[in-house]
Amino acid sequence: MNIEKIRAQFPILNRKVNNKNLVYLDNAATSQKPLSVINAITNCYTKYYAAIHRGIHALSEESTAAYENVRSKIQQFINAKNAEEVIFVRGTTEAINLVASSFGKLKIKAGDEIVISAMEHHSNIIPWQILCEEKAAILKVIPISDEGEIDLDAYKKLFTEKTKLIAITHVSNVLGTINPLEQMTKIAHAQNIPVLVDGAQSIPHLTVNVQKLDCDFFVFSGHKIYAPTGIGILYGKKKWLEQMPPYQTGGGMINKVTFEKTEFAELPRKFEAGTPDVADAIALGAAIDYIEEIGMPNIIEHENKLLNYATEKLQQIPSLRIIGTAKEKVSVISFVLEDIHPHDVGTILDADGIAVRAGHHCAMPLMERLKLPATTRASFGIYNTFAEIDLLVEGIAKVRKIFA
Ligand code: 7TS
Repeated sequence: MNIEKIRAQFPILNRKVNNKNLVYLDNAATSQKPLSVINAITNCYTKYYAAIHRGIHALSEESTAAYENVRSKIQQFINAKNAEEVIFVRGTTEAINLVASSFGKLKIKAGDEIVISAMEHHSNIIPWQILCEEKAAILKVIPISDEGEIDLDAYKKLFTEKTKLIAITHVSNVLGTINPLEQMTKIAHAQNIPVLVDGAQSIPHLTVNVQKLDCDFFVFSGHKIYAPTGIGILYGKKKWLEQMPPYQTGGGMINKVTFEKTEFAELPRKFEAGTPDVADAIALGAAIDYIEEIGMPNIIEHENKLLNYATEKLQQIPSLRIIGTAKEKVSVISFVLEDIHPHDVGTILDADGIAVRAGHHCAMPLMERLKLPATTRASFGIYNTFAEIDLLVEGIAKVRKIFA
């Protein structure tokens, strides 16, 4: 990987923050955008933008073709069997809410159980919690070890004949843990329980193959893989999506409407009510092209090197404790510095242009499990360098000096 060539594609990396070069280490929250993605948006709006699926004019035909081309691109990127199993949504949060609402209507009754894990983001907790409240169903939680790994024995024992769905993150946004999903899905499927995978943090760092994972649903946000905000993907096995009722209703998702009754459109349009986010979907396609041009195996190799280097360097800092020491991790590192609040760490690093996240990372139940109020989190992407990790380490030394 030619890292300078990659960095040159991200104009924002040239800016100064507090008179220092920006060191952007908040990629788990959202990633920066390459020129090809920015240009894809401009190109769409300047050359061929129109409402899709409706018009019979040239612009509408061109926009529709570009939008549907991205659906096929995503199908290939995650190795879905059918293009109509790929639904455009706003992001991970909307996708999970869609499944909770729609699958919930289809399958969840009083006394049923939904299983999540102790390391979920709020987006993969609250929709299920609310569904359980509405249906008098029960939310069960797979425990994790102190290292931040799923307790597989406890997982196997959680199921009963009332368990209707497992909803679990592929990768933890706080700990960086990669969960053994292929294995977990096999265990669930042996008892005919479908599995939803929150792929928000795996899609930027791993090669995702939904047929190999054999998950029933896989959801992710574009903005974490170098695409714009406002666009994301719900993948669902056709056998489920076909049975599930629409989440939202209105324009674009119908075959026939009378005042008495509506006949819904086939997949995928049944789940894409309203005028879609055409330009951002097209820009998501540009982001996928960009990733494939660099090559996912190269990205994984680079990020693993960054993870190992940063882990080694951070471990040498006295009083620093890394939170999340699973064997299988992506390039996300949470840490605490004895007695120094993560918000202070984040603020002092920011003064040197270093962007990290500090807080509960929208995983308050996980923080409670770890008995921590918050952590500081550095998360790396394709454009990060070893030199930036050195700057982070220097920044932390400065924090310790200030608080000494
Ligand atoms: N699931 C996981 C595992 C996430 O990390 C996030 C966002 C979401 C769901 C929600 O994604 P959205 O695009 O719909 O907002 N995680 C983070 C984070 O770690 N810091 O900021 C956002």
